[in-house]
Amino acid sequence: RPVRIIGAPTDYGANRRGVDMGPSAIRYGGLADQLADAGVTAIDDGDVEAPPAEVRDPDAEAPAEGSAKFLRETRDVVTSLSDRVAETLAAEERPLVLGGDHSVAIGSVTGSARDADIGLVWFDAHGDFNTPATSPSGNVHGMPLAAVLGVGDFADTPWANADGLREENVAVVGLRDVDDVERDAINDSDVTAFTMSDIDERGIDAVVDDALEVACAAPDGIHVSLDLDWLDPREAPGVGTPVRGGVTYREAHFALESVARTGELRSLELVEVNPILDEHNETAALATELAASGLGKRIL
Ligand code: DIR
Ligand code: MN
Ligand code: MN
Ligand code: MN
Repeated sequence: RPVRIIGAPTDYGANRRGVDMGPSAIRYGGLADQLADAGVTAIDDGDVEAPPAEVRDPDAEAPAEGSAKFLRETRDVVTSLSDRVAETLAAEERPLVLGGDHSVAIGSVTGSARDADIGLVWFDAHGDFNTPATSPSGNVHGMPLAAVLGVGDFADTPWANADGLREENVAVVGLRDVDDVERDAINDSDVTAFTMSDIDERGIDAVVDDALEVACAAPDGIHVSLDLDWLDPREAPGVGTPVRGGVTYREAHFALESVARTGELRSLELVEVNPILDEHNETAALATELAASGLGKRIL
């Protein structure tokens, strides 16, 4: 399947500017070359439209109650992204979405789960399981997993709910920064969650195997959402919310190679790259390498 690259240059959901430059940084970081090296045919579809936060209409009404910043702007972007992802899959191509902050996952996942029952693997330091009512920050990048699963207030937010996704088919890997109310919500859900300490104890291979088993139990393939803050900030300094104690360069590659080995990868996204906070664009370059591993790059 050829890969179709779709950029979603948003920072509405983040607390720092700069993550809207992620798609450019990842392209500049060598995405086309990495995919060509991996033997992947890729078509770049450009970016979905995402006006800078400064040009929003302050008088327009927000679509939902509660404290979620830029929820209306997020809705507009993820709605068009969702359509692009669904059209890409309908054309027998594989979407590779470039964020933008993690709120773009609402579009990727709802698009990928349209008329299909999919699994989801969420590689992240954070749970992204807040809702407008529970979020301590109001930043939608801390909410997208709750949004696509229709948790809490998101139950009444049709544009955010993913039709073909069940909690039983969702695995989160790498947690090390979870808010109090968010912790209860994760524990009360049927999502399978692995912390960094699970990886310390059992090793990356056992944990990723379990996560893939959960996701691959869905019949129509899996979406993989890779927040670059999953990696240790020493490897990935260019992210908005770095948290010490993440996975290493090799662990990340191994995980993405394991994804490729399942043969079940339906759609992939790379989010939260912030070139403003980076060192020589190394986080974007790392993202391109991990994409190549996930899309089946072979060493031998
Ligand atoms: C925090 C941070 N839990 C929040 N979340 C982040 O704002 O909801 N997610 N950084 O990636
Ligand atoms: Mn995230
Ligand atoms: Mn994160
Ligand atoms: Mn659902």
